Amino acid sequence: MAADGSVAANRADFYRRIGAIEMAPLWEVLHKLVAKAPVTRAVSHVWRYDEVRPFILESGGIISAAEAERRVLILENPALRGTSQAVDTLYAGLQLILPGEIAPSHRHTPSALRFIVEGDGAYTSVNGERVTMATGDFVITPSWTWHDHGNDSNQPMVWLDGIDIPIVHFTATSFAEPYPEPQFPANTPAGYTRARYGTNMRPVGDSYSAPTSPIFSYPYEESREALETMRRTQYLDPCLAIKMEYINPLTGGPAMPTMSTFLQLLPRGFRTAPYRSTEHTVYSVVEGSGRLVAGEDSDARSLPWGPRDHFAVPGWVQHRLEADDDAVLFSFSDRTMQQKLGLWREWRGSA
Ligand code: 1HN
Repeated sequence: MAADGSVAANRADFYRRIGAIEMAPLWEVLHKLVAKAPVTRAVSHVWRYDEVRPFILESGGIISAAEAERRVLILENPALRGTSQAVDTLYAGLQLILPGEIAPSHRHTPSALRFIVEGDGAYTSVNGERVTMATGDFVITPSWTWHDHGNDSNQPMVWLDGIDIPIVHFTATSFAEPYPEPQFPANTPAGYTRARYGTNMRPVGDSYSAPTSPIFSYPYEESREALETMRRTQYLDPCLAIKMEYINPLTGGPAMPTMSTFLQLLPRGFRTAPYRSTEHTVYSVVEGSGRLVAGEDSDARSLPWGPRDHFAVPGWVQHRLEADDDAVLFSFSDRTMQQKLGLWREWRGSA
């Protein structure tokens, strides 16, 4: 009992004594621990490519790809500076590789995706199979696969890296190692994996089982054509217009185990109904311009975007998208991880 016998002093004394043996009272933190609705410090934000691009090109004169290992400018959420997080659960960055450069081979447990923002003709190699990359292509580097990048073209290449780093950090499961040579030896003809798994066929007797799609390159041309055909024939979802998910052809499930990946078409003039879901999302604009309207009522902010801009939408932020011209958006989120854990929810408003 505290000397003056007051309730507050009595409790403070109790907390101090249990604190001495590494314990704490739940009732002081219960409502913070179990919030009534998702709480995040992250904010919606657009990185405009016209502001970003000069710095990306300038970084080419600041450090080589070989010295940097990866020459990347991280897209950091304005409310999460210093954390390398674009949204709570996801890392995003823009990587530059100049003609003739090699980004040396390494592997790590975080899973990475690339979405090509600018340029055509650089390659990435995944466990010794090369794939060339062009603007709009979506490429996967599965967890723990050796990967190096090179640019044999005559133009700079810039791509978005999306990585599940905050998830791996949260679970404290990061492993990484460099390959002893700059490049992992080429050991597979180009196109091999695509032939093996990418034509709605698979080898008889094949027992591929990995949490990531064996297809590690999804060319833009094909995905874009699917959206174009669908917009001419299909119903448009009021909240999403046409939003397609990249899948693992062997399971029909998401292409990657922790991150879901999407390509979306908003026809010219389309304004989505208000929407929110618990997933945290990063977008890369391929075509068209429009705006993200994030927040509710008088707190709503209108954030314009155009080609090659990137934007972050944290989970449970009410938002809508408006397109001034036909717009195509790539996005990735932690949706599949949330769904696997039974946590994902969405809310759909009316227009
Ligand atoms: C990484 O391996 C790449 O392979 C890019 O291109 C960005 C950021 C953090 C950790 C590993 C790449 C990365 C990364």
